[in-house]
Amino acid sequence: MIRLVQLRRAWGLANISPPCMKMETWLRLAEVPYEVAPLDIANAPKGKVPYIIEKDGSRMGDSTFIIDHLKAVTGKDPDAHLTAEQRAISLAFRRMMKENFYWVIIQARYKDDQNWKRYKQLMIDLLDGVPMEQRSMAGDMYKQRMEGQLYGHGMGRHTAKEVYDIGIADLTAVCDLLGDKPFLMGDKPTTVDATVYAYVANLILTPVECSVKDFGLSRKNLVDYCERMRLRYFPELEQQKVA
Ligand SMILES: N[C@@H](CCC(=O)N[C@@H](CS)C(=O)NCC(=O)O)C(=O)O
Repeated sequence: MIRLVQLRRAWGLANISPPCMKMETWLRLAEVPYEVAPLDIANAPKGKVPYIIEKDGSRMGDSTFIIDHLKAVTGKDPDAHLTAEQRAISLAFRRMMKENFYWVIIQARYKDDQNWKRYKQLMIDLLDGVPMEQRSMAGDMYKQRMEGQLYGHGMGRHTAKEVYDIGIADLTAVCDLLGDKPFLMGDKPTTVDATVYAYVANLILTPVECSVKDFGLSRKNLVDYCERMRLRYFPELEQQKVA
């Protein structure tokens, strides 16, 4: 069985890391058996989580590469029935979440002082490997690093309002694609659902406050979709009440 290395559950979500939550959602969606291994970021192949450890001990990082690899080695492909056009749309939406919306989440968590206070407390609680007296400093150092990445990406050069307007545009596209379908590509959940659910829930179903969250919570099809995904893949977690 493969072993999944990821951050922990928090705020009632499968994971506070969108790529980790995407990975675990996908494993459940594709019905690939796995177990969660203890967090060991020092041995992460790309210095990031999630990563997997295979039966022979080999490690693979990056959720997108892992999904492609597992599709190939297990033959389980939830996207097998999609048309070429649906695949193109699916890829574009996955990239939008990973490469664009992710930075909106980073902006909201790290650059807003009120949100940072809440998020820092969560990090302090989760840093079990670090002595208590060093956790606050570790949190501040991580914040600095994430702000550096945000600036390097380019999103960090915009005002907060500009970033949040970008996030609202992304969520509008998701809501419009979803319409009244149960899942983004129709009746059956596919890989793009694992991605979109993980990234969207990691903003709208958390105690972090911003206009993107307000917008997301105002769109019934998006809120219902997140709940549909939770019930299907993480029924052990409680429904989020973050109106
Ligand atoms: N493209 C990667 C992104 C992974 C990623 O950004 N993980 C973050 C947690 S959300 C991380 O491990 N950050 C550690 C660091 O940057 O030091 C994937 O999809 O797996």
